[in-house]
Amino acid sequence: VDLQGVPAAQKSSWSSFVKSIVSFSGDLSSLTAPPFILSPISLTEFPAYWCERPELFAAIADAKDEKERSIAVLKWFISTLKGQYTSRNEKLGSEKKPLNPVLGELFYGFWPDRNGRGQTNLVVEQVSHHPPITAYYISNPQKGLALQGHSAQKTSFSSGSIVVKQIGHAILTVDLPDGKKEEFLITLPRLRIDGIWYGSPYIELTGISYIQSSSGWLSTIDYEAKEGRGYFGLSFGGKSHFFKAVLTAPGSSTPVKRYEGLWHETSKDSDTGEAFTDVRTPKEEVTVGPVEAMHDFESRKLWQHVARGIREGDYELASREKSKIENDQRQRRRDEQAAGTRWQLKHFEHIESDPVYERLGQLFNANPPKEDTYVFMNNRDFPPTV
Ligand code: CLR
Repeated sequence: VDLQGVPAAQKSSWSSFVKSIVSFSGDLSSLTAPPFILSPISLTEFPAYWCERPELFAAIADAKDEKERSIAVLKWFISTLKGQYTSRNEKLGSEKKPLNPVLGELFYGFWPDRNGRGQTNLVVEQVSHHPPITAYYISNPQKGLALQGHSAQKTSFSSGSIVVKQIGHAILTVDLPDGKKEEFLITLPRLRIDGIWYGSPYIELTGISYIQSSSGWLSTIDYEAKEGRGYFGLSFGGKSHFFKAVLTAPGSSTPVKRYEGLWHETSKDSDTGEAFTDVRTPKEEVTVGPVEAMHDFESRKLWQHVARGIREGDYELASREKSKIENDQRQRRRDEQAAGTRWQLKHFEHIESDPVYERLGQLFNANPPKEDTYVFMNNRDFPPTV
C-alpha cells in the first residue's frame, strides 16, 4: 500500500502500529502511536463540539410546542456532527489520536451571550481513566436548557477499519414556561475509522441513533440509508456523511417529518425540499480562560508542554512531558492505595442506572435497556458574561 499520509521517516513505525491495532480490541488510547498521528488536544475538550452553534441550541427553548421542539433538537443535533466527526481532518489534516485524559482532568468553557441567546456554559471532567470515560454538563440557564452526558468507546478492528462503539448517552432537559420539564434521551452513532492503511484516518458514521422526547416524539437517524433521493430528484446515494432522519408522533410509527442530506454540508425536508440544516458557515469555538489562571488539572494547563512538543514537532519534549504526567498519576494511585482512599470526583456523581434513560429508553426499545450515568453536582461558578 501507498502510505500517502505518512511522513517518510515514520512509514515503518506506522506499519507496525497498524499491525498492533489489527490484533487489538479494547482501549485504543493506551497504544503508542507514531508522532505524526498524535493530536495536541485532549479528549476532555471534545464535549465542546455539542455547542459550537449556540444559537441552534438556544433555539430549542423558543420552539412553540412539543413537535417543534423535537424538530429543533434534531436540527441542533445534526448540526453538531460536522464538528464532532470531521473537524480534526480540517484542522489537523486527518483524524488523529487525542491525548488520553488523566483521572480528574477538567475542561471549562463558555459561549458568550449574543443577541439574547443567553450564555452557554461547559463543564467537563474525566471521571475514569481505565477505561477512559468523560462526563460533561452544558447549560444555558437563561434559556432553561441543560445537556448532561458521558462518553466512552469500545473499539475493534474489522476489514481495515477501526470500529468504534460509543458507550454512554446524553440527556437534554428543557424547562418549559409552565414550570414543567421536557427531557430528550440522545443516543450516539457508531463510528468507522477508514483510511488507516494510508495513514490518513477519517470517520464515517454507521448504524442508527435516536432522540426520544418525554413528550413521546421520536427522531430516528439512519446513517447508512442508501439512495437518498431529495425533493428535486437530487440523489445523495452512496455519498459519504449521508443521513436520513424520520420524526414520529407519540405512539405512532408513521413518519410525520422526513429529512435527508449530508450532515457535514446541508440537508433538506425530504417531502417539501425546504432547507433543514446548513453547517457550511463558520462555527463558534468555545471560550476558555487564560492558561495562567487555570487549575493544574485543567486540560490546556496540564498538557501545555506535551501539546507544544507535538505542535512544534519536538517529540522528545512531548514524550518527556507526557512521562512526567503519567508518573505523577501512578504515584497518586499508589498513595491512594496506601492510604486506603479513592480519588474524589469534583463535579459528577456516578449512579448505576440513569432513571431518565430507563424511562425514555423503553419508548423505543433502547438497547441496552439500562445505562449508568454521571450526574452533575451543580457546583461550578461560571465566568461572567462577556
Ligand atoms: C469522543 C466523543 C465525541 C465524538 C468523538 C469523535 C472522535 C472519536 C472520539 C469521540 C473518541 C476517540 C476516537 C475519536 C476518533 C479517533 C479516536 C475514537 C467518539 C481514537 C481513540 C484514536 C484512534 C487512533 C487512530 C486515529 C490512529 O463526542
